[in-house]
Amino acid sequence: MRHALRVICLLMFLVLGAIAEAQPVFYADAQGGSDEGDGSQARPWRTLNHALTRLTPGSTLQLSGTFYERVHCALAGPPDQPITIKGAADRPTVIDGGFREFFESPADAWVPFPDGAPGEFRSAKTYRNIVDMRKGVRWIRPTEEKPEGALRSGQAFFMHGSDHAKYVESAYAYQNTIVAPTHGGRAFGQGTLYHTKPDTIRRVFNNIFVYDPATRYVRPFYGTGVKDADIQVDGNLHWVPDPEAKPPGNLIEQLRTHPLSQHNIKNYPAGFGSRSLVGDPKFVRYESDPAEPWDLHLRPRSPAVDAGVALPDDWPDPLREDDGKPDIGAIPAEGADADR
Ligand SMILES: [Ca+2]
Repeated sequence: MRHALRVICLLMFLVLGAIAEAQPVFYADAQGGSDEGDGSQARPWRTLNHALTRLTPGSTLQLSGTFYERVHCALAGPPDQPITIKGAADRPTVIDGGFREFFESPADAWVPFPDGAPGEFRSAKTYRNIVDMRKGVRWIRPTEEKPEGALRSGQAFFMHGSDHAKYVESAYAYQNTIVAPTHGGRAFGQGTLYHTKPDTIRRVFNNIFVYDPATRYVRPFYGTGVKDADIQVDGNLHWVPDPEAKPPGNLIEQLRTHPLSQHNIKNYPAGFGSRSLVGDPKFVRYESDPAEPWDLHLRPRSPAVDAGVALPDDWPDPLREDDGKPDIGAIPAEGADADR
């Protein structure tokens, strides 16, 4: 009798094993694969983003190698048919959303800053950025109290400082999405406009500024003392996600009539507010909690679609829209792949 029970148990395990085997297993190999392949072990795919479009409930994707991709994942399987993505057992698997050239060929990815100090570099290419400053992003030099230094947020965007960063060079900030905590109400541009050096310029166009956490919209250029700098600012979208924060009806008017706009009216006749927007950019998914996933693609009916200023051709842009109707922010509505 006991023997018979064992046989039955064994049969059950065999049946369960057969069901598990029937679930499809796919493979992606970042270095040796090809998206022309079929995802089999013999002909693995190359990119994770491609593989994700092929997975169905119950399937498993096994990854191998280093994937330099910004991954867009919107998959779901029911509880009894989960989608599994796992690394290969025999070699490390890495998903790196950064730019591979900085890792693989840093000597080419960085170039000396013209007329800069020794050891001062800038990137060889121009990139769109998603800047998330809700956690600390700016490293503060060590002090006696904090010998390890410190990470802080707030006004960390691009430039601000009272020592080495004072009087910063010309700066172009366009087509970025910046999620920033607001400190002291100095939200606009997060320090982009401070410390202008004579004969340098600042251009701030087609960025999405998300002020979070914040309870209100701040005055444009609040905290910016400069009134006679060569600055142009337009086509930006400003949003406070807090539903209690109602945008002031005259915010665009404040931009247009600001002394900085008036000072630059000769070179920017449209005025700063002509293509600026205030309100919800309608991301596919936005969460205030940094631990929650988000999807900063624009929904098709986002007010940011086609709303940006057509920028000069000689401003490098890896995602330039050739129809002259740039979407505001780092990720256009069409083209789910933000990968340059
Ligand atoms: Ca567009």
